[in-house]
Amino acid sequence: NFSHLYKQITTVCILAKVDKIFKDLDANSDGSVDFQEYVTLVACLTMMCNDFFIKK
Ligand SMILES: [Ca+2]
Repeated sequence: NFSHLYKQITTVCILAKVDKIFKDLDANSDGSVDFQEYVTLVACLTMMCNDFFIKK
């Protein structure tokens, strides 16, 4: 139904953003996110989730 479709689209959008954030984060281009990069990622995700759940 529509609700299920909406959830899928939302998930795809979030994954696309996460993928972009991951690539942006890999500042030294070694193909992986080290601990410092990981902490930055978590901070970004937290802010993103706040925006997603608070702003309606
Ligand atoms: Ca890296």
